[in-house]
Amino acid sequence: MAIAPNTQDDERFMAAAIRLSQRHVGVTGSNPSVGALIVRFDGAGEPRVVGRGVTAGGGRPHAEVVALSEAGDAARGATVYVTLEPCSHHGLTPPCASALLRAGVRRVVVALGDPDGRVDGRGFAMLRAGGVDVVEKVGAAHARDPLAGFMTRMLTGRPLLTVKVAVSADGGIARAGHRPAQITSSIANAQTHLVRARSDVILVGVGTVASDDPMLTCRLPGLEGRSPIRVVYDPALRTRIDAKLVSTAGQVPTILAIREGVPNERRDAFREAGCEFITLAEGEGPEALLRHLGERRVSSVLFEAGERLGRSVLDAGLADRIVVVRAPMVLGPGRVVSPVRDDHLSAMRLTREERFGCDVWREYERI
Ligand code: AOF
Ligand code: ZN
Repeated sequence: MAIAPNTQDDERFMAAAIRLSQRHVGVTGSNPSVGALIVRFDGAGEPRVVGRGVTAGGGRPHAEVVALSEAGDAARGATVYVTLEPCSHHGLTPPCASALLRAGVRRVVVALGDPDGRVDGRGFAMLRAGGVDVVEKVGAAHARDPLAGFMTRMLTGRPLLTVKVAVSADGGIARAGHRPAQITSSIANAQTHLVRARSDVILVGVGTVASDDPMLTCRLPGLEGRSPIRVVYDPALRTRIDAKLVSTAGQVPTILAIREGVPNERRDAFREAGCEFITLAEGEGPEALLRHLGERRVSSVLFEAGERLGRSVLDAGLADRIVVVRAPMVLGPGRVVSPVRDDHLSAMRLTREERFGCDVWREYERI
């Protein structure tokens, strides 16, 4: 006789599904990285995991389909743990809710509803109409983090924006005259690269390109292919044609956000190098850029903030998350002061505090 799972089992297996969903954050395109686990509760023995899935790179197949294909016939009568409501719409493949019904699962436990207008409760309804026992809101608080970008875009039309700064003991981000300095140590830098790998877009202002000539790629061993799309906020198109970002635009997608009115001839050389453009109308600023990125179905943006754009983004209240990495080094007189002020952080709550070597990594989230 099948033993019904209890609440503790549900929370434990949902936690495992959430860990699976963390794996593909940043590589599923416009699709959220969802986790799914299929578990059999047979007889008196330990429950048995028969299928595991995470939304595939590029967004297809969906997590449930991956898990079902591993489980095969073992899915019949099983319980499915999935971090997001199974879809009900016909995309490139039939809906996950139908696939679950066809496989004959008995119970589906879900963390969060899917706000996508094509789903929005219809996945639950399809499953219930097919006689499946559906349980909602299990592990919802923990499931949110890997889905946060997608959720923000669905609810606001713009991507989740994380603003990150590395700050010296004397509150600076660069030396006098905007001369760049290595502020944080290699362990904290590796963390930054991990956040890059988990973001759809990495954003900087043209000032940062001018002073640092950065690559903005993810260079963690094993994750080199996970560099996000690079976006430069550069209304007047001041980026130099010989900047590293431009010369590598053929390998890593690179978008310059410029103001309309920049002459076409000026754009041509950048276009030939492989850069794309987002054109902002007169009067449009960073907020409009985020909206444009949302329209392109970008769900998460990591903004490695410099002084000017940093301040304007933070003062406009656009940050959903702020990461401050504080290092013991001193930049001295004339340093460029961090754009993150206490009053920006007072509207947020501290969600993570961790030491990496001598550096302290703090994450804040909008309340
Ligand atoms: C699921 N399981 O693993 C994911 C889902 O463009 P499509 O057809 O792939 O559909 C994308 C939508 O599907 C996306 O906006 C979101 O609502 C849902 N994502 N659903 O059942 C999954 N990633
Ligand atoms: Zn689906």
